[in-house]
Amino acid sequence: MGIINVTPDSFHDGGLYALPEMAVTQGRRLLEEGADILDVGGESTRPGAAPVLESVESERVIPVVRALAGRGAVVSIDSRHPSVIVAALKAGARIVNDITGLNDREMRRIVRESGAYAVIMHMQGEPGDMQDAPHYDDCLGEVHDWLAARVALCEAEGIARERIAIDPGIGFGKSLDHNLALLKGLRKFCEIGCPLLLGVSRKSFIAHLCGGIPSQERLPGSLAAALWGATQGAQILRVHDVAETAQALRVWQAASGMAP
Ligand code: YH5
Repeated sequence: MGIINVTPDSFHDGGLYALPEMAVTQGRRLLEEGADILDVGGESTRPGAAPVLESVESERVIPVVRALAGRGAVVSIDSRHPSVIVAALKAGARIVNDITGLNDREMRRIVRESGAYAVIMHMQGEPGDMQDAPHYDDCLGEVHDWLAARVALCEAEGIARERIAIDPGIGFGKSLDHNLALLKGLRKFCEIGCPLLLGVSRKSFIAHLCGGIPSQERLPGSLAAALWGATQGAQILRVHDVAETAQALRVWQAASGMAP
């Protein structure tokens, strides 16, 4: 899954892809590099990022979704807002990537009625305050049980389990130790029986392990974390650097005898 940020304040792209045309160009490149899914988002979830109006978010992402879906790409829409999700599905998106884990009943109804696929991600707190003082007694167990319960709720409301991927939400209301506990115990999430998505690309935990390096210098750590995730059962890797990740996966798969 290749990341397309359609945000002027995007931490990594530095606003380079703010314009929808540039985001579409970026998306086409990620497809050529081997992405199977393009994750399009128009709101920064960084702590302290300014909230955007839903109408502004839609203006940013909908033309990008329409153009990329129109070229046959499988597009996921990264948004917390039902109005943006509905517009994106109309424009051809097929996956709802809601970082609030389909917390909103309205969001679950939209997924059920549209027949879209959904990613359920775990987050403690809200983007604005989630990193202030994350606390768990047993991070791995609590995140696992929360995801299992949320999948069960969705199923009870008529969303087929086959349409759901789960995601422990690395960096979303988690300290370094919490993130590491989730990565170390990643295999446990496979018990839930849904495809596992992992988003580690260029995240802060890499800096916390490596002397505070800025996001542009986190590719090696991102590749290591992505390969670790793949060995532990993650089927979908959400990444900025598609070509590099595809190369790393190809070599690892060939060496380990795993089918490509
Ligand atoms: C995710 O894990 N993450 S947006 C801060 C960084 C680097 C990267 C400071 N949306 C996920 O990518 N959706 C985001 O360095 C996501 N899973 C799913 N499903 C945050 C992000 C990032 C934040």
